[in-house]
Amino acid sequence: MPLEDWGWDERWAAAFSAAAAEAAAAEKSLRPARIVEERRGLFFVVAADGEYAARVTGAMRHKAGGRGDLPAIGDWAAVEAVPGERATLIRALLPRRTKLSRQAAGEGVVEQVIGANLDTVFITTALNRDFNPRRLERFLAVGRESGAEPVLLLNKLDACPDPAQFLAEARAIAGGAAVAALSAKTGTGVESLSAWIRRGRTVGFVGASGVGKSTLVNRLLGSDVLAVRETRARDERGRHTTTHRELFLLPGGGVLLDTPGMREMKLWDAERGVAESFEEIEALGPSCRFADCRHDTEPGCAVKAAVAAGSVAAARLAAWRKLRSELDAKAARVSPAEKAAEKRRQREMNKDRRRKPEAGR
Ligand SMILES: Nc1nc2c(ncn2[C@@H]2O[C@H](COP(=O)(O)OP(=O)(O)OP(=O)(O)O)[C@@H](O)[C@H]2O)c(=O)[nH]1
Ligand SMILES: [Mg+2]
Ligand SMILES: [Zn+2]
Repeated sequence: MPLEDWGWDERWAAAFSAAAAEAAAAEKSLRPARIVEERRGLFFVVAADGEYAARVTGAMRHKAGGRGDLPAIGDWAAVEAVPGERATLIRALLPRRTKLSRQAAGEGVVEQVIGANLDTVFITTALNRDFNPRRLERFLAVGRESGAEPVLLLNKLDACPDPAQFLAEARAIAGGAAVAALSAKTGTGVESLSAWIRRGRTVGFVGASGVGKSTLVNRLLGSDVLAVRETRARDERGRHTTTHRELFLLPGGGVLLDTPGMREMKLWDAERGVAESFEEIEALGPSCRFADCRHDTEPGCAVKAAVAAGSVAAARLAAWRKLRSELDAKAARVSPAEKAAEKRRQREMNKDRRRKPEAGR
């Protein structure tokens, strides 16, 4: 199976050459591979000649500045075969083009990469009580920050007697993001996803548990689900809800990432993502009396004036404030060294992003 099916291209080849050259001093024979499954620190990669279990070397673990530097699903890596073993060592990661991150649930300020090198993030919700504009705003901010294109998917259309109100609410907060209503169960509207799914492109499904992410993936895999399983040297997926991350290759082209439902989407770095998601508020900022106005208790606040005049929704301002204060709280807890390292990584990624050709849908 050619690596191009998994998204390999000339730019990845150039990045791989650079990484391999750096490691060549140790005369290792490195090969490119993509991380296609991740469960509890255990990885599976796909290389040109098939799938391998993979593990991170001690050296890589040692060099990592944080959990975000360790392999994540979707990463491209330089791997080294282990003689006599159907396993490989992950020696280096190729610089990520996009990175969907959140702050890991639980204590401490730890980054969790939900998916690397995604082209599209399908923010999935259901047209029922799960539908929550505030949660969608949060996912949109994180999706925009990732560098991938965020798209809002409103699933379970078949079970929704009146989708119009939901659609209007979704569009009101979507900014430039596309909104699609569909049913994974009946297939209605699923064909609209083909605008984003095609050979070499990677799309990820994120959202709360039970919204139908896995059902959508199954629907897209269609009658080939079993064949896909057969060609995979990994264990069977149970019928339980998703507990691990895995990439699926679509027979017609495209790579899908299914993720476990997320109860919490705590922001990691999302300055840009939040700013882009609340354009109506950001645009008014310069008109406030104070340059660092939090649009809270400050006098001469243009945003609060706009809320009073009805041109900015009060709920939007409240949501913006909540996300902003979360970012500030996180920044206060991160050490200067960590901050500098993250800035460097961000710069590299942005450089790479600028080189990226237009998505061209
Ligand atoms: N009526 C209806 N039910 C759906 C639809 N899509 C999924 N479901 C049902 O919703 C339930 C949850 O679906 P899953 O696909 O497991 O949801 P998930 O988002 O993958 O959940 P996690 O893996 O826990 O994150 C199942 O009972 C599905 O049959 C839909 O379009 N319409
Ligand atoms: Mg699932
Ligand atoms: Zn203000």
